[in-house]
Amino acid sequence: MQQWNVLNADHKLYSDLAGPVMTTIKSNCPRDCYDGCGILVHLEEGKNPRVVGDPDHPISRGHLCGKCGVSYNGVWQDERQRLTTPLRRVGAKGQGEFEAISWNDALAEIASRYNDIIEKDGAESILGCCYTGTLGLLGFGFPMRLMLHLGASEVDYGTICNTTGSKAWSLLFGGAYVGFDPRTAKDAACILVWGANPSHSAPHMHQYWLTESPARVVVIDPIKTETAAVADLHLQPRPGTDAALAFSLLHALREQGSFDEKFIGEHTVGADEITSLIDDCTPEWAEARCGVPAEDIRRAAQWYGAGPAMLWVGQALQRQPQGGNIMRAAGLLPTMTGNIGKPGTGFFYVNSTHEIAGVDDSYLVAAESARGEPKSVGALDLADRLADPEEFKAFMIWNTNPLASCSDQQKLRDACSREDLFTVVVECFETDTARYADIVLPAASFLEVDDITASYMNLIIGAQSKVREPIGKSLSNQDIFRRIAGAMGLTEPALFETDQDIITNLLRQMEFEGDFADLQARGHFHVNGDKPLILHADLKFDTPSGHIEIASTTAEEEGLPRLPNAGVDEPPGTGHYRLISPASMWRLNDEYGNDPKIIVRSGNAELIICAADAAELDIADGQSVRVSTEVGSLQLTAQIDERVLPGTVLSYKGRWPSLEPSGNNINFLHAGSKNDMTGGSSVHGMLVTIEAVE
Ligand SMILES: Nc1nc2c(c(=O)[nH]1)N[C@H]1C(S)=C(S)[C@@H](COP(=O)(O)OP(=O)(O)OC[C@H]3O[C@@H](n4cnc5c(=O)[nH]c(N)nc54)[C@H](O)[C@@H]3O)O[C@H]1N2
Ligand SMILES: Nc1nc2c(c(=O)[nH]1)N[C@H]1C(S)=C(S)[C@@H](COP(=O)(O)OP(=O)(O)OC[C@H]3O[C@@H](n4cnc5c(=O)[nH]c(N)nc54)[C@H](O)[C@@H]3O)O[C@H]1N2
Ligand SMILES: [Mo]
Repeated sequence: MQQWNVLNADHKLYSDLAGPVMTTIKSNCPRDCYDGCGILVHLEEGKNPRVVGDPDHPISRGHLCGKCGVSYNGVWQDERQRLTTPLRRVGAKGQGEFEAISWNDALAEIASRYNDIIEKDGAESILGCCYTGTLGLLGFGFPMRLMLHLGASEVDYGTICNTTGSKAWSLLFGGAYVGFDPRTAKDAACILVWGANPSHSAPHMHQYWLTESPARVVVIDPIKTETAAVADLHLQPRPGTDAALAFSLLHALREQGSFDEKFIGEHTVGADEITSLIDDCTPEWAEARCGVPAEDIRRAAQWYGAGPAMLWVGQALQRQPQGGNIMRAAGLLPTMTGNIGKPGTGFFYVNSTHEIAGVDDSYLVAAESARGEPKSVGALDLADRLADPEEFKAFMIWNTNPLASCSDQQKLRDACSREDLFTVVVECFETDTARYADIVLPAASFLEVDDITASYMNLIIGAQSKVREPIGKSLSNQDIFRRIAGAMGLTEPALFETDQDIITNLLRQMEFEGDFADLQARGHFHVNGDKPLILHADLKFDTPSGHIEIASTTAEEEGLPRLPNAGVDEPPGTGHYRLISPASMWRLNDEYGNDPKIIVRSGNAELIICAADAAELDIADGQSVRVSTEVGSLQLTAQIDERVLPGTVLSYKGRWPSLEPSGNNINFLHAGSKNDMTGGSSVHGMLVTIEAVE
C-alpha cells in the first residue's frame, strides 16, 4: 500500500527553498480541486517568489499538497519550461516545431483568419474548447465573452468530467451545484463518501476534515484508496455495480425503519413507484452482484440511517457506463431518509460557491452580448466532428489539454493534423495540444494575474494575487482575449472590460465589504461568515414539481428512464479486466505532468494489479505489461498491490503523451464510449486485456 504522506513528502521536496523573506502576499490556489487552498507567497530580492501554504486558511492550514508545493516552485516558475513568446508553426502538426513571432504578428494573423472564416463560413465554424485549467473566475469566464459574442461553436468538455452527474441530479433535485457546506459535518453522525477519493483529489479534506469530524466515515470505492483505508467502513464493490448497491441500501434502510415517511410525503414525487423496485433488492441479492458482504451493507445502512448523515458523491460514478442511473440511484439515500436541509445532513457533488455567494455567472461571460445559444459538441464526439473539413475551419483552445485528457487520442490527433484547420492554443506550457497549433499564445500563470478563486467544495472565496510579472511575454487569458477582440475590430464594450472593473463588480455582487486589496489582506472569506450554511433548508427544489423527483417526467420526455433502476454492468468476460483511471496524487489532471521532480517522484506509468490476477497472468512486480483495448495497446509497469480486487486494474490519469516512452497515455486506450446520459464519458468502464512483455 502506498503511504499517504503528501504533506511530509512535499516538505522534503521544497524545503531547500528556505531563505530570508522581504514581503509576504496572500493568495489562493485556482486549480480544479475540491480543496481550494490558501497560499502565502514570500518575495525575496532577486529570487523567484516562494510559494507555501497559508496557516490562516482553515482547509489547508499552512500546507500545500505535494504536487502544488513542488510545481508552484518548480515548473510553473521555470522560464525554460513555460511558453514565453507567441509562436508560429513551421513543422508538421504535432511535431512542436515553431518560430517565435511578435504579439502584433500573432494577433494580426488570428484576426484576419477569423474574420475571413466568419465571412465565408460563419462564426459557427470556429470551435472553441476550454475547461478548468484555471478556476480563477476571470481566467475561466472572461474568454467566453468573445466566443459567445462571435457565435462560435463550443466543445462541451464537461462531458468528460461532470455533465452527466449534474444532469442526473438536476432531474432528481432540480440542480447539482448546491450541495452541503462541509462545516456542517460537526453535527453529522455519518459521512458517506461514494466514488470520490479525497486522499488524492481533496488531500486536505482527507487529512483534516474527514478525520476530525465526529462522524463515522463510510467509503464506497472499488479501490482501497488511502481514504478507504482509514474509513470506519469500506464497501468495495465491483466497478459499475453501484445502482444495485444503492437499491440494497434502500432495502436495508426501509427494513430498519429509517425511511422518513413525512419527508417523503411532503417533499418528493414518485416514491410509490420506486418502493416495489426495492422489494427484491436485499443485501444478499446485492452481495451476489456487487461483491460487497451483505452484513457490511446492513451496517452502512444502520449508520447512515441513524443520521444525521451526509452524502458526498464524487465524480467517478458518472464515468461508469450506467453513470447517470447510478447518480440518480445514489441520490435516493438522502431523499428517502430525509437527510436534507438540516445540520449534519445533505448531499454534495459540486458547490458553485461563487454563485452561492451571489456572483451572476451570466455577467462573467457577458451573456447579454452573446449571439444566441452556441452549437455544442460533446468531448467524445470531438475527434469525429473535428475531422470533418466542412464543419469546422478553426479550433481555439485554452485552459485545457485535450490531446492528453480526451478519449480516442489517435483519432483526435488525426483530426488535429488537418492542414486546413486553423488552430490557436493559449497555454502556459508546450503541451501535446500546443504542439498541434498553428499559433501558440503564451498565457500568464495564476502567480502573475489578480483574480478571484472559489472552491467547489468549501464555501470559501479567495483572492488570487499577482506576485510577479508575467514570465517572458506571456499575458493573462483576459488580456489575450481582449487583444484578439481588438485586432478583429470588434467594439462590444463587454469584450474590453478591465480586470479591475470586473473584480470590483464581482466583489459587489458578493456583498464583500471592501475592495480587492482588503480581500488580499484577509486572504479569503467564508460565505455566511463563521456559521455553517444549511443548504436546501427551505426544501424547495428547482424541478418542475418543486419537489425531489424520484420519478421524472422530464427524463421520460427526453427519452431517459422515468425512474432509476438497480441495473449493473456485466462482470468482465474471461481474459478481460476493468481498468479505472482516476485522479493521481501527483498530478492535477495533466497539469504538473511536466514537472521534473514530479516525473521522478511518480516513476513509470503504472498498472496496479492484485497478486491473484498477476499470478494468473504470470506477471511479476515491476514487469512491463501490454494493456490493450479495441483501439490500441499501451505498455505500462505492473505494480502488484492489494488495493484492487481481482478483475479490476488501476492506472492514474495525467501523463503527458509526449513525455512517455510510448508517446501515449491511458486515454489512447479509450475508444470514447459514452455513458447513459448527456453523451458523457464512460472512461472508468474500460475493458482491457493484459499480457506480460518479455
Ligand atoms: N482516463 C481519464 N481521462 C480523464 C479523466 C479520468 O478520470 N480518466 N478525467 C477527466 C476530467 S474529470 C477532466 S476535468 C479532464 C481534464 O482535462 P483537461 O481540461 O485537459 O485538464 P489539463 O490536462 O490539466 O489541462 C488544463 C490546461 O490548462 C493549462 N492552464 C493552466 N492555467 C492556465 C491559464 O491561466 N491560462 C491558460 N490558457 N491555460 C492554463 C494547463 O497548463 C493545462 O495544460 O480530463 C478528463 N480525462
Ligand atoms: N490530485 C488530483 N486531484 C484532482 C484531480 C487530479 O487529477 N489529481 N482532478 C480534479 C478533477 S477535474 C476532478 S473531476 C476530481 C475527480 O476526483 P474524484 O471525484 O475523487 O473522482 P475520480 O478521481 O474520478 O475517482 C474517485 C474514486 O472513485 C472510484 N471509482 C471508480 N469507479 C467506481 C465505481 O464504479 N463505483 C464506485 N463506488 N467508485 C468508483 C475510483 O476508484 C476512485 O478512487 O478531482 C479533482 N482533483
Ligand atoms: Mo474533472
